[in-house]
Amino acid sequence: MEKSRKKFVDLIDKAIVAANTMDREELLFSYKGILYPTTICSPEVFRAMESFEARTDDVILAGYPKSGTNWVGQILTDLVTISEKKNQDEENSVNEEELEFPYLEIGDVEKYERMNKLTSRRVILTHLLPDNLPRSVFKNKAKILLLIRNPKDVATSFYHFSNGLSSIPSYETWNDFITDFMIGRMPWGSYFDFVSEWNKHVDDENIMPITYEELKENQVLGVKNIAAFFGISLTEEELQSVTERSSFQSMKENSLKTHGALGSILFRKGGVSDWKSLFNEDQNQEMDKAFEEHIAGTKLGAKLKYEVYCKT
Ligand code: PPS
Repeated sequence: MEKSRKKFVDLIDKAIVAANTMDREELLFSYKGILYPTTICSPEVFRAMESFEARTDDVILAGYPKSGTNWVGQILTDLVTISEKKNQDEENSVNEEELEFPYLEIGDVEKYERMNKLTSRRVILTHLLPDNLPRSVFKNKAKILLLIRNPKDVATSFYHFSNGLSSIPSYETWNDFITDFMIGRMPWGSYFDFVSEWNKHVDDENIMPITYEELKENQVLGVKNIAAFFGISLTEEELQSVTERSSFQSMKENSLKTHGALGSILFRKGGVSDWKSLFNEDQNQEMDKAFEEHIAGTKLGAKLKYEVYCKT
């Protein structure tokens, strides 16, 4: 296993072991009004993160949990590796010591000092709201790929994940879960807040929104657009290999190596519309209403194509 992946897998394994000895109420803590998992986040790390210096050439991916961040993270890492190999010379070596844990807000307090020493370009993932990101991300005009997924599939994925991973609270019933989801009592907060807060930045020139569903419908085109946004040129052959390596099948097959025990929980179905197996009529109506109230009138709301992906 690569050194960087080993650190990632070790951190997850430790979090799982620690969570096994904790009570359900201890699994989440609140910071600035939002819940986070105690075993992988902490107020100290959030405070240390404020000093993080973003760079203009950072490659940032922001997405609410369960929106496909690991998938797009794989695409971005691959694109950056290809581009850096092409530009490699004596002074500009490939970033061997990549981030030990790719999510900005997960790690230890010294993480941000280590990140300062990494050569460019750094691939950084986050589930945070824009206002909770370090100010330097916006000040230094780092490019942000904003990944969104339809709320019904996000909730479905989150429910199965909550019952598979000991680090976050599990639920006896889907009914209990969806009640909490609708009021935003989730790790990283409310889906609706995430989309509406990020919508305020949707016209920034450094931000490109993309949906899970559009990537699923045409992954080659999605990879092409992502590469263009970050100024990375690709040959036809490179485009094909990035697409193949990031297919659900190949990521799932590789997941023991890349994600350890988390792999079999994370790479679940990788599709669209699995929500139909869980939502009842009342829940459909409740979600339709919440979408209408919070998101439907926004640019990101339109991009989600709710009528196509969330109606029976
Ligand atoms: S996490 O834990 O919040 O970081 O999860 P995240 O990676 O954001 O989302 C997990 C869902 O993404 C699916 N996934 C993929 N879909 C398509 N193609 C690829 N390659 C891929 N990789 C991961 C994963 O299966 C989760 O969705 P569900 O619906 O649960 O299967």
